[in-house]
Amino acid sequence: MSLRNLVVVLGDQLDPDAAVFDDFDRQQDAVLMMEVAEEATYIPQHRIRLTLFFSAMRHFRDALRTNGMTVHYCGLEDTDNRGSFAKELERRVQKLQPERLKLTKPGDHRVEQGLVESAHSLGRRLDILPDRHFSSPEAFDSFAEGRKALRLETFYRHMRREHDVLMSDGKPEGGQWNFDKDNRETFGKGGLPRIPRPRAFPPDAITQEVMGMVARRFPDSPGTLNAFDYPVTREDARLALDDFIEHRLGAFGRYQDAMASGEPYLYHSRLSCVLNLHLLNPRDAISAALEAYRAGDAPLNAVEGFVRQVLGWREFVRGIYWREMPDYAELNELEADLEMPAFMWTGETKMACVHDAVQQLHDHGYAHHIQRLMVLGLFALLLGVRPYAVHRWHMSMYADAVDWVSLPNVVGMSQYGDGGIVGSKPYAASGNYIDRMSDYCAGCRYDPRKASGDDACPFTTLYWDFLSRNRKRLKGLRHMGYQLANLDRKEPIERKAILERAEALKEAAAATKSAWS
Ligand code: FAD
Ligand code: DLZ
Ligand code: SF4
Repeated sequence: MSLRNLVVVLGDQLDPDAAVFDDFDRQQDAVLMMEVAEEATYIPQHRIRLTLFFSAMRHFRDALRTNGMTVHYCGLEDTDNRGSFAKELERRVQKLQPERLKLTKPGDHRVEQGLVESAHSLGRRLDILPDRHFSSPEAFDSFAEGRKALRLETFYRHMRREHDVLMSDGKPEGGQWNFDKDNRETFGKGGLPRIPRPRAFPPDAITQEVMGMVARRFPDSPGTLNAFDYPVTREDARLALDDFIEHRLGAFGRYQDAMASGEPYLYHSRLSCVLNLHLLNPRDAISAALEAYRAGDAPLNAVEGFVRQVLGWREFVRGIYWREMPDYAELNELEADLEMPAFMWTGETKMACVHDAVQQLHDHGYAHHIQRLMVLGLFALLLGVRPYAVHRWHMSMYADAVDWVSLPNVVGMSQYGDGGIVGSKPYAASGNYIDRMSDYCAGCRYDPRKASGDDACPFTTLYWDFLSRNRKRLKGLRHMGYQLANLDRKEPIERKAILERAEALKEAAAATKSAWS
């Protein structure tokens, strides 16, 4: 019998409830999944990221087959694998002659364009169906219509109302939309409480096989697989969610912005990977948090904080991505032109905060939000690294990095490359911020309060240099006036010393390029 639909399932679309399966007929339709070298090499990628994608894809393939579906699967090491989506699709279409191709909207503009072109050149109809894990780009456009600026807070409130989440008689639950003031605690002098680590999922036989393949095929990739313990199936993704809800959600809000040496996860969920690969539906994550609130197992500030991230930020950056791509990727409002210095890849630096965060990336492919924004991202911003270079680095170093979420977070939120599309001003701060929110500075050779001299904190030096070199661009922005006024209060001799040290830091950083850049 000839093939009716060939359903293409990409590595981050591992959901049997996706719209592409709605009218799937086991007699007439089949699935195509492709492991291709191009996706693993178009930028260098962390071994954990590679293992995660390939292992989760293989588990999903097996689950579909167990469910009676025909899955044509291209293994990365199959001798006839042609190495790219375009070439593999061509090979399969020529062999199977499907009437039609079906695809869930991809998470990467580049991949979508490529598949549209391939289908066109193969003369096949390609139906791209909405991704049910998100509200649609059209819904975001209708929210955005007529607004001068798009702001998370407005969007988030709109989403809360629209989806009736934490609402009570049309008002926000607890009378407030926002519990930010309760959500800025640090661990202080008392030190860290005992925080249960995220549930570990030791590699099974499939994952071990993939780990061997990744080590063999991508020996020069960043990171290590020694501590690989991510969930790679839908069942395990649900267990990871349950583990977060039971053990860490309760204090998620309070310590959302805190950092601690040697502690990668704190009270964070570590759910981004399974959410991004569609092993976990964001609606289920939100429902589980709401249930914990209703049962009295988690306070409102924690649950609201989590909902804000998943229903607010995650949907917001997705909306921005599809609204602004493809031009968005190269935006560079501040004309920053350095590459990522080598120590951001290796962690070989005396800056305790950067060293710790990069070490975590190496070991786990993970850093939590505040490390991303207020340590690693902040350092790149203050130094003046080209935003797209920061995005590429990010895609290489994190297990959860995918184009739609990395670009707006990196180019927009963290580097202000988009000139205010995601956030209203740059997240610029000195080492004092890191000192306030962490224990890093106590163990560092630098002093966060000093801007010049040998022991001056590089963040603090570069913070003043950042303000100084971007003065004209920042002057009109709300909340920047206060920071610029502080710069103006500095004595000329101090300012000169700071700028000289900043130049030396920038020159030294520019002289250290990594092979991965
Ligand atoms: P939690 O702190 O437990 O938060 C819960 C969930 O909320 C996350 O799993 C995530 O799905 C969602 N979320 C939280 N903040 C954001 C946000 N700003 N944008 C989108 N979703 C959010 N997240 C990615 O999934 N992939 C990326 O490539 C990525 N790049 C980032 C780059 C920078 C510079 C910054 C500042 C943030 C980035 N984020 C990215 C967002 C966020 O930092 C991570 O989702 C989060 O740290 C993942 O850890 P977690 O699952 O423990 O999150
Ligand atoms: C990240 C990744 C990798 C490493 N490999 C594959 C692959 O072999 N096949 C695949 O379908 N997807 C892979 N991905 C994810 C893609 O790069 C890309 O992010 C998604 O396909 C976009 O929806
Ligand atoms: Fe980081 Fe500066 Fe603190 Fe050292 S002193 S840990 S470099 S912020």
